[in-house]
Amino acid sequence: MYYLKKTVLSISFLILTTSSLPVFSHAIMVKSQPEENATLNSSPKQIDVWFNDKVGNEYKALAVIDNAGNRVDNKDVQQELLDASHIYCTTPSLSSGTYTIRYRVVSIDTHIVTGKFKFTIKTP
Ligand SMILES: [Cu+2]
Repeated sequence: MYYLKKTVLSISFLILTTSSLPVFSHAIMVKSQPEENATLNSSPKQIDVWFNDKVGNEYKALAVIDNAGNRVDNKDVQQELLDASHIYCTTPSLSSGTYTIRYRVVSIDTHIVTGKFKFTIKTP
């Protein structure tokens, strides 16, 4: 009886621990270029965002918004062919000021992930 109890306990422990492991992962941003809250001396040419896992090619979006709320990137978001965790877009030459980068991707677990962060270009 004691052994049976022990076995049942270990089995339920196994079920509990394995079921809490995510089968599909939910993407989170892990790196960007420019970095979050970075102050740059000049305009970036490209905005790069990396996630902890590959993301879907559909629904991806990346935008750069200026202080007045205008979208200023080249609207050319792409996903890197050999690294599906990386999306990027290009920007024209931006003047000094603070900009917001907004991103949206779909995770492998089908969840939509959105986020935003800022960077600043110094006054020369
Ligand atoms: Cu998720």
